[in-house]
Amino acid sequence: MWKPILACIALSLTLPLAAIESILPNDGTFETDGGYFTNYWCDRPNSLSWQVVEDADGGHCLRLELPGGMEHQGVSGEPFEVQAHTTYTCRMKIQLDEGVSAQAALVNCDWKDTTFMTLGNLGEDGLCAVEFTPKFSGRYWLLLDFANTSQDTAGATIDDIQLFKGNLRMMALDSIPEGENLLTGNNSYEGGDGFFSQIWAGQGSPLELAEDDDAPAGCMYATTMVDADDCHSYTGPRLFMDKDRKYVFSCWVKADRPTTCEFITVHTAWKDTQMHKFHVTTEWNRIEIPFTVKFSSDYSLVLELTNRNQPTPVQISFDAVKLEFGTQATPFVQEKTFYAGAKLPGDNNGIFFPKENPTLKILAIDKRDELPQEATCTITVSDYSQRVVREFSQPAVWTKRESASWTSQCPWTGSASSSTE
Ligand SMILES: [Ca+2]
Ligand SMILES: [Ca+2]
Repeated sequence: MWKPILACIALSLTLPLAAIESILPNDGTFETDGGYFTNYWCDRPNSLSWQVVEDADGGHCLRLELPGGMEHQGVSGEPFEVQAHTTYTCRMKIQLDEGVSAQAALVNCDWKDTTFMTLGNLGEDGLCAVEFTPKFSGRYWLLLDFANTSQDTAGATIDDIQLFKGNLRMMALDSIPEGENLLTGNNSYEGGDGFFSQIWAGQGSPLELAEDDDAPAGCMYATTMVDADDCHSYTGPRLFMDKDRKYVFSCWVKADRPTTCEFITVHTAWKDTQMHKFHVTTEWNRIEIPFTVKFSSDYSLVLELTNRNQPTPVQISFDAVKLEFGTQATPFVQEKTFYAGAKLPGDNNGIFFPKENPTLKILAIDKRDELPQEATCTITVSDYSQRVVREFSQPAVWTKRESASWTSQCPWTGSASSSTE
């Protein structure tokens, strides 16, 4: 039995710690001096006490004592220089007793830019991380703010604090060679949703998947019918982009009559929005848009399929989206992946009511060199409380195009949702 792989091609985020240069002015490991966080939060006395203590491994860490019922008190450290509109990441090991929560903030020295970020769970590397983008260039400091909702004195332990320019995504992107697709996900829409599948700013309706012998990259592509005088806009996950690099976006597009659309790069704090118009013809055409951005920061990429000032609807389709470093696009390469996806069209996000008669469409595309010997499609029906009420399987049949699809009329009553395996 195979599992659906809805095209998650994650960037590798495992990096040696040596690649990270901390800009904290004191020792974030607490091994050589008193370490960072040796001042009162906001330079005023508070009820916290802290000291550098020995940890279980014979090293040193910072241990804080927090009285019961305490709110918004903490510790801060020495100022350091940062640059405006640049991403910084703060990482640390942090252990909090029951009832204790912690936030980190990067604050400029005249308190005109303060953003508190909750320190969440530890990642696989035993560190939790928060990101900051300062509004100004100049001196900032890092502070930790605690609350203890329990009745009793509780503690927090901190070690290995790092503050570095950029983020892990940026560092991972740095190692990607030219020609490689920077977009994650199913960029060829084979058997499931891919990049640009989220509706941007509420404009539009969900993308449909279509299948055609003449599609330029695989047999599946994304398509939508844009009404008269309307616009459908789609985006994907936010992406770190670097102002010092050149990028080129490319994709296949066509429409049922010639039209003009836009590829838009949007800085997530709206400080840099660039629109790139492109023409769409009635034939599949590969468009290529070179661009740069103004900030090293997170951006959204938006594909805006427009039909403004037009009296009739237009069907617009696209496929094989690619973003790469450089000024000239290189050909899209289909990932050698197996894709499976299910579509349960309906008005209520996959929840159905007694008089509805849902149709489930399942698609699977195999781009690997060897077809699976055996494959089974399993449909699970759950009620509104996520209890499985019915499960049934049928064998998968591959056609010569290396794709398989089923359309199943759902033989049940009551509300239902589905999944495939
Ligand atoms: Ca230590
Ligand atoms: Ca495709």
